[in-house]
This record gives sequence, C-alpha cells and structure tokens, in this order.
Amino acid sequence: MSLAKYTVTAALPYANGPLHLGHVAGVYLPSDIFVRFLRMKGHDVAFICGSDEHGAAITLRAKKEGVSPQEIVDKYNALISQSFKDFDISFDIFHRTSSELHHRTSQEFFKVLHDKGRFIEETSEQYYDEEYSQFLADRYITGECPKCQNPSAYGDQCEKCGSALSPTELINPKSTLSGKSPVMRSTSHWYLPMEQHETWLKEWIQNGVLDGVQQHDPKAWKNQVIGQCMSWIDGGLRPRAMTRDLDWGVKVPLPGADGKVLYVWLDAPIGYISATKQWALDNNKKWEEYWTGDRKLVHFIGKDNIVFHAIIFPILLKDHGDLILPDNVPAYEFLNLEGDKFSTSRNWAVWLHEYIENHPYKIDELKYVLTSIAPENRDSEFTWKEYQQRVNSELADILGNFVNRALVLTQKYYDGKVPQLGNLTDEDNNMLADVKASCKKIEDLVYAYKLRDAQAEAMNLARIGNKFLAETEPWKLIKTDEVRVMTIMNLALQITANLSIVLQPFLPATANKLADFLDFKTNDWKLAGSDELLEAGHQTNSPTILFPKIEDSLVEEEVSKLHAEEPSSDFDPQKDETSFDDFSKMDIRLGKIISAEKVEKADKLLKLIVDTGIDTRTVVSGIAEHYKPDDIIGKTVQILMNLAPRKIRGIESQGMILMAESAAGELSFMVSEKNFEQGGGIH
Ligand code: B3M
Ligand code: ZN
Repeated sequence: MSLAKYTVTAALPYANGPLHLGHVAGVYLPSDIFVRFLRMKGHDVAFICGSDEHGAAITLRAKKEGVSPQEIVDKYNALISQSFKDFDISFDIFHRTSSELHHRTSQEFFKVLHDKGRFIEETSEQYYDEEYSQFLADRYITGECPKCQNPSAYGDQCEKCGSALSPTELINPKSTLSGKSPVMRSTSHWYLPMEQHETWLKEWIQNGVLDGVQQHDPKAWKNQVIGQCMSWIDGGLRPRAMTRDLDWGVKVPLPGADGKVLYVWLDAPIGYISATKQWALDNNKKWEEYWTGDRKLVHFIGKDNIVFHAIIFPILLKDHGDLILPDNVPAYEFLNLEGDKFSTSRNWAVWLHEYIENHPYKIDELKYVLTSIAPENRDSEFTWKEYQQRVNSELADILGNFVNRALVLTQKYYDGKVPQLGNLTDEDNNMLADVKASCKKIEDLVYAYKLRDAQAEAMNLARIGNKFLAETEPWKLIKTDEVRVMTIMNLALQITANLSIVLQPFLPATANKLADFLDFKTNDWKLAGSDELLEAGHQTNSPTILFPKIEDSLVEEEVSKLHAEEPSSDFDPQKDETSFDDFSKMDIRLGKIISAEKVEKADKLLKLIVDTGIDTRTVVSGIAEHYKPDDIIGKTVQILMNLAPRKIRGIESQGMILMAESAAGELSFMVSEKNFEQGGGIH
C-alpha cells in the first residue's frame, strides 16, 4: 500500500515579537518531530510555515515604537526565522505574508469566492475612534468578553476562552488607540455567511464525512478540538466580516474598496498556500499537488487558533472548490512558566533566541524537556528545576550512561570493533523482542500525534539497554566468559544503533552524535527494531559525554532573570497632547466606599456604593480579581464623577474609580496621603 502524502503546516507566528518556549512546545517542536518521522518513513511531505505580518497586533506595536509596520515585521521575521534555524526546526520553507506572492495569492483566493457569490456585502454600523479617525476592529478594540467576562477581550477573539467575537459583542468596549469609548459609524464589508455552512461542518467535524465521503478519522482528532468546534456550531455560527478598514494588509481586490484590506485571519491561513507556492517555485514542484487530491493536510496550532483552522479556513477551502480540507488539527493547550502565564509585558518569558544565545550546546536538552512536558491535552508547566532534573536524571543518567558504557566497553575490550555474535539466550531474544516492540510503539504513537509518549518510548530503548547490561554485567563476566561478553556487547551496540534511528525525530543532534560514535548513519525508519544493524568487525569510535550535567547555578541564574522586573518598555507611551480645557472638564473627587459586593456571574466586577460628599452613587468596577468586597469598605478613593452613566451587567454605573496599575498588572487605589474626607476635589 502506498504511503500517505502530507502537507503539514505550523501556525504562522505573528511578526510582532520574539518566540518564547510556549510557542515552541505547543506548535513548532511537535510539528517538527512529526515531519521528521514522516520523512524517515519515506512519506512525501511538505513542512510549511512563515511569519504572519498583518493584523492589528503589528500595527499597534508599530505605533507604540513609532516605526512603520514593515519595519516591525522585517525585524521580527528575521529574528524568528533565525531562531527556528538555530533551534533546528526543519521547515521546508519559512515564508512571510507581507510578500508580493502572498498578497497576490490572497487576492486571487478572495476573488474566486467573491465571484462565486460566497461573500455577502453589507453596510453596517461599526465602532469608530473619532480622535484617531479610524474604524476599530480586532485588536483595536477591547472590552469584556460576554462569554467569560475577560475584561481585555479583543474585537475578534477572546484569548482567554478562545471565543470568536465581533466588536459589538464586547461589554464596555474601548478603543485601544485613544482609550475612549468608540462611536458607531457605517461602513461596508464583505461577510462570510458562516451560518450557511453549519450542516456540512457538523458532519465533517463529528464524523469526518465531506459530501458523503469519509475524509478523515474523527477518532484521531483531539476531543477538545471537536468539543470547541461543536460548541461554536451549536451556539450558532454568524456572518463574519472578511475585510477591515485598515491601511496595513492585503488590499481588497475590488473597485471602490479603497482603504479596505482582507481580515488577517482570512489572509494568514492562505499564507500556508502562498508559502507552498514559493517553495514549489524554488524547488521546481507543482504547488497544487500539496493542496489538492489524495493528501493529508495537518495544521499544528495552539488552542486559541482552533476556530480559524477547523471552522473558518475549512469553509474558505471548501468554497474555493478544489482544495483539500485538514485531515487533522492537533491543537495544543498552553505551556505556563514557573507558576504563571508567559507574559511579554511582564517580561515573564524564556525567549527562544536568548536560550540559544546562552546555551548554544543544549538545544536537544531543551527539545527533550519541552516534549516531555508538552501541553498535548492540558495546560502544563515549564520550570528550570524540572529542566535540570530531566536533563540530569533522564538524558544524562539513562541515555548518556547506557551509550557511554556500550561504547567505552567496546573500546576497552575490542578496540572499538563490534564483536562477533555468539548464541543467544532466551533473555537475549526477549530483550530483542522488546526493542522491536518498542520501535513499533513509537511509530504508532507518532502517527497518533502522541509525541510526548512517543519520545518516552524512544527513551525506553535506553532503559532496556541499561537493564540488559545491569543483568548481564559484562565487566564481571569478561574475566570468566569472553564469548558471552562478545554477544552481550554486540547486542548492546545494536540497541545503540537503534537509538541513533528512533531519536532522530526528537533529538536530531543527539542522534547524529550517536551516528558519529558508531560510524553508522541511516535515516531509514524501516531499520528500526533490527538486531543486525552493525556487522561484526565494524569499527566504532570513542564516545564523548552526551549531556553534561546542569548545575544549580544555571537554574538560579535563569530563575533570577525572570524575577528581574526589567524596566518595562510596556508602559503605554504618553498619549497625544491634550488641553487644560479638556482636562478641566473632568470632575474627579475623593469618595468613600460604603458598600461593596460581587456582581452576579461576573468574575471581574464589584458593585460599589460610594459616598462622594455630595451624594451616594453606584459604581461598577472591574477590580473583583484584585480586592475582596469586605476589604475595601471604608476606603477613600478617587472617583471620576461626570463620566456618562452606563449599564454594566444590568447595573447603572455612575462614574469610575481611578486606579494605579503596576508593570506587573497589580492595582492600587489612589488615596490622599493626608486622609482628606470624601467630597474633596482633585486638581
Ligand atoms: N498568527 C498565531 C497567533 O494567533 C497566528 C497564527 C496564524 S496561522 C494562519 O498567535
Ligand atoms: Zn472569553
């Protein structure tokens, strides 16, 4: 039976910052392992990635740094692609969506759907920032998520619960440009009527059937991916705008669409196609072969990208008419760091390029640890202590120790030559059967995207080897039964040669070192499990230490870097100049909180009754995660009195409590150091 063909994509990282270990563990390392294995098995596979260079995240960063979006994406495309090279992630191409080829590909894709009538053009009211004269979409607008009350959800998505949102769903929306509440202005956009696709999507997601044909095995999909998709579909899909009023992005290829670009989540996944096109051009191949016909399309992503890869992009691919849909979307959960979430603004991250800079000879150590703790089915945690523990007691003490003994004893007894194999005992045959079974198990686990377990199974070969040497004790037997020792060492070397094969997808640098020690090089997975990889008389080399131990000092140094509250460049830059007149319109006074209670079904909100010195009034404040109601009764705080009242969760809020916020995101009331009473003015 011919081997399946694959197109494997890894989520395009936004070119607005460096990669951290969470990105690596949850997308790029697993996809690389999977593809390396497929190549060893002989599959026809294309491994596609590139940087995602449009969207508000980039233009907001450009605004913050006072440079152009192109300068931002050039800087981070270079940094990210270099990091992938240095970390030995083996993409066939790492492209970029600001390329002309991508723009052209996206525009052609849009035109095909537009001309088929797959979009609905609609004029609607959209949020608009009058100060910046800009329509607000996606990350230009933030507010409370209606699903999980995350106060900083974006206009297109809540990163906390993953919900796909539209700006008008946000509670208490704010412009991220001016910080003000936006007004509504009419504008026209092209919408994808997602609700029209619910029936076939349901059949495809739940049963893997498309147009009556079994397209993929739904049992091979992760439950949380199917679960998330079904909850969106059952919640009712809604039309989704596929264009935006922005000047940075792929221009809408229609007359009268000046000032409009494709929605970043329309053009970004098309980036997989344009990258394939570029790769095909560079390698004299036909890109269509990788996006049509009998081929498995696999998207490696993080869980916050499921709706875009398992619902929106499949609709677009199906509407296009001739392109394959994903065979699997193995979405990863999130990796946390030392008990907290990765956070750029709080500098709570281990940046990939910094790890490589500081530990250039420990690439496989990091690969091993990240795969061992990969958030395959639930969020997981990286700690430097566990990094040290796994490198020292697993890589060094199990793998390194076995390989070293097998090769050093061969040097010592046979000048490095593979000794002749004698008669095998039952134990020998059982051990060889275990090696073969283990290699088969690794294969099955990788095909099932269980890469964490697959790596553990590969390490099991070294455990089998250590157990074999510990039970046969050749270093003792050498004095009494040389023939038996020749067989033992021959078998130990066969296990070492098997390790040089099965470790290749997971620890390519280590596998190459083993190949050098053995002077045996193959990347043919079919040989895995064989007990005849090395012929008697084959010359091996002296080994070097595979994994130097990790000292406590490294752990201490790395952890101290995290706690160093770097002067955060993430305080927002000063806003545009304002006038005294504007400032004096604000009536800010001292007020005393005389009662406080949680708001029903809203994790973040407290309902406060505030004595302002001239009246008592209700204020709804998003501080429930920072303060317990009882702890703040009696506190004198600053209140903005003349803010237009607005309903929040059905409660009319008359004003705003002013808070200070640290770089780490803690909140503090602004109190009068002389304890003035409520009613006092703030000037
Ligand atoms: N740029 C990654 C993210 O959401 C996003 C992936 C695009 S894949 C087409 O962080
Ligand atoms: Zn949410």
